[in-house]
Amino acid sequence: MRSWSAPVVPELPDRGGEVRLASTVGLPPASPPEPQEPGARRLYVCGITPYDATHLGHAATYVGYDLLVRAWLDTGVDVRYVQNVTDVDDPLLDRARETGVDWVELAAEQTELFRSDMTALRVVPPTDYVGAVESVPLVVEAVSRMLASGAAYRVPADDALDAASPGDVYADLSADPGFGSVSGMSREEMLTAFGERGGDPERPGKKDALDPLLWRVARADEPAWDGAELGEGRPGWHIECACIAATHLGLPIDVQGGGSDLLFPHHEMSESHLRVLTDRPGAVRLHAHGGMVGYEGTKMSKSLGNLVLVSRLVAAGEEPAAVRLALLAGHYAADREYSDGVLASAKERLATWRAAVAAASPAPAAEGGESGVPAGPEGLAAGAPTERDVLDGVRAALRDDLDSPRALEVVDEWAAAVLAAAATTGGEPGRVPGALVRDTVDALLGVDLSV
Ligand code: 5CA
Ligand code: ZN
Repeated sequence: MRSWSAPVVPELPDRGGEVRLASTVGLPPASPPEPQEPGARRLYVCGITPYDATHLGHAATYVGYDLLVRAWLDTGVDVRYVQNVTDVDDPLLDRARETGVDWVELAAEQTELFRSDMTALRVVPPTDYVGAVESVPLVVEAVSRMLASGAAYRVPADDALDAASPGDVYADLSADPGFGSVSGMSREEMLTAFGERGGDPERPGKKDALDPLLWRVARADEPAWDGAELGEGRPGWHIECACIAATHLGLPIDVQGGGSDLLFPHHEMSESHLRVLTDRPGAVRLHAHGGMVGYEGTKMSKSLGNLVLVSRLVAAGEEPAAVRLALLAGHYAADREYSDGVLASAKERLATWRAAVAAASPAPAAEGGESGVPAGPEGLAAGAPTERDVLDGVRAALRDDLDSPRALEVVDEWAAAVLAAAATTGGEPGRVPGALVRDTVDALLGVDLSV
């Protein structure tokens, strides 16, 4: 499926260092182990289910991983990045039914809205952007193999459209001794989370309440595709991401991402499917999860309807760069609350940074110097951060578990020093060209200060 257009990422001097990420699986912060392909990194981030896109929780997740992509690019490696679109699943079909729209149209329109929001937020697009619908043949092949090897079984579906249907297919978790290693949850916790997040612990006929759906045979008023020996039907959710990742990214995945609401069951089940299908442990080298963004006291979610949409903020005249800065003010892995105040602070910060870049730029008539040529740090107080300090400081903050709040502080300090210097020279430029700071903020933080 079509991705979105890529922002220009300026080249920076030298190279950034390896990024250490705190794994959600309880390991200390670490660089992902040496990549499978030297010089390349593989990232899979779970994409949207296309309805109610793009709220600030989604945006925070994709902007968070965008920091990783940009930090990796800054080290000089190739980044292979795959993201999916769950363009057929129960919540999407339910929403289409409730609102009387065609589910295909709803998915297409919301995916397009997501693309334009990601473009506005200057998120580097994935190398492969892949839908569930276009991946049905991959899922059919994988589920058929799991059935053949005894890692999956059929459960009769009394309400199947075709009375002769072979039934739905479920994964047999007992075939995977590694199950549970991702979340580390107790069975009790798993059962609760499974029931809350798209699972069906009560479904009669399953061998284990936690066994997840792999293939759902056709029902009345539900879309279905040719499943060969599986019968007409549609893919389960976790196997969708497992197949897309294995095929489009290749294994092992260096980093598997998504919001923390996906830790269980989604990432636990997806990795289990990958283990069973490839017969090897370690399909995912590092799980990192984004924190949940809340609004008015609760997690922002489609089902609760407490949504702040990127497109609505932009339509109301807010600049996407300010929205992005608002998201970067929190650490990607921390649960956080969005409020109008967070956006107001981000707007102020953006204006300050822009004023500092403008003040720092050499005057057009600077002695014989061409515009953009360093003119020396005259006017800055002793000990004030240089532009190179900003580059080094932002790099260091991002290397350390993508610490964007600290990265913003580094730029804040520089901006404050430049503006103070400009004030003491009566508004004259501090004669420190802002180009390196502008490029640093653009390349590593994705915020364009030039407009
Ligand atoms: N299609 C699946 C993943 S395969 C899905 O979870 N879709 S989603 O549209 O519900 O969410 C898209 C991404 O945004 C996921 O990575 C999810 O973890 C993240 N997300 C959803 N709500 C929030 C929130 N309130 N705060 C932060 N991230 C969120
Ligand atoms: Zn997923």
